[in-house]
Amino acid sequence: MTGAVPLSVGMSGSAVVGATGQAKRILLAEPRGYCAGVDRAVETVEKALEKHGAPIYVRKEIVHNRHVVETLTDRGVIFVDETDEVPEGSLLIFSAHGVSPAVHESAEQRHLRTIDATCPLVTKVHQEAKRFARDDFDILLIGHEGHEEVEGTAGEAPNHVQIVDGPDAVDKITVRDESKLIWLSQTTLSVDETMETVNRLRERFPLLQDPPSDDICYATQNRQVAVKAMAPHCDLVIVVGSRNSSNSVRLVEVALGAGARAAKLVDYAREVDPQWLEGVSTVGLTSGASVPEVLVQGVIELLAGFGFGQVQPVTTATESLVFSLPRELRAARK
Ligand code: 0CH
Ligand code: SF4
Repeated sequence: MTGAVPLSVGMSGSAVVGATGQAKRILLAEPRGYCAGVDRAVETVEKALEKHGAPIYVRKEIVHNRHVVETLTDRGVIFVDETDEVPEGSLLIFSAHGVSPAVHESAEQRHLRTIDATCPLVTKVHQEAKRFARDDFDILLIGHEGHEEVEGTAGEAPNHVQIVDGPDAVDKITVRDESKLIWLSQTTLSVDETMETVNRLRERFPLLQDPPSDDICYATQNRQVAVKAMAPHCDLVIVVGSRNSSNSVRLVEVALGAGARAAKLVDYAREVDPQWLEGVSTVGLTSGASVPEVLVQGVIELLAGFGFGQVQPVTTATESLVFSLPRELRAARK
């Protein structure tokens, strides 16, 4: 749903003094932070802890956020890289980013009890990969090489998928039959950069087919739209998020691309360097889809100490999507 963007903007497009007369203000992006898939994945681990007690194993980071991982570690969650690090018979949770069938098989071989916290919107892309592989298409998966989600999706059809890591990777692609070719993507990419990659692909392969529906998910898109709306008015955009969080890093790039004079990524308020605030009157603030709101509030408090007392929301959409928990834990949600 599209909403008003309540900004005070001068003729030049630069930020002006807010209605309260304060020179320093924060523009706060809305939506920001947790998406439905992250909310579900984190709650899955919390409910599993309540139901089964520690230790519980999680393959990879449940979501790419340092604070979330550290908090769950303190509560008895053991994060591992691979299934072979998990003692036979233990409970293992798969992260929001999804896993390949080979990982499911290896967990089965170790007799692990598993709960799958893969976001349903990632699972949807897995289904698309399976379906087009069954129809013998070549699948061009746009995404970041080495990212867990890309490994999981590609692993559904390793003989049919080629990874295209951005526009510059297009030239090295070769396909079997140009008339049976489809692109899919990671869910957390920059919308604009992905379209650039698709356009480059289509120049080479005019018959390239589009995915049946958007693979870049609603949450990724909404957070980028909000940042684009506020960035031209910002001397500095602060994105709260971890360095390994694809969607958070994309928000920094989108802010810069949309006209922010500077953009920085921080995990915690304490990482905000006071020098960044010199000569700054408008700070834009947002957070990635894996970031708890408490961390954003920490930045707001810190900025208040530097005179940024006015917080003005920039609302470009409202979100209400909620996913049900994995069936093993459904009864646990009140
Ligand atoms: O943005 P990425 O995919 O790195 O992951 P995150 O920061 O954990 O955010 C949640 C997305 C999970 C899968 O789409
Ligand atoms: Fe799901 Fe999108 Fe959130 Fe990823 S970013 S967990 S695909 S809702």
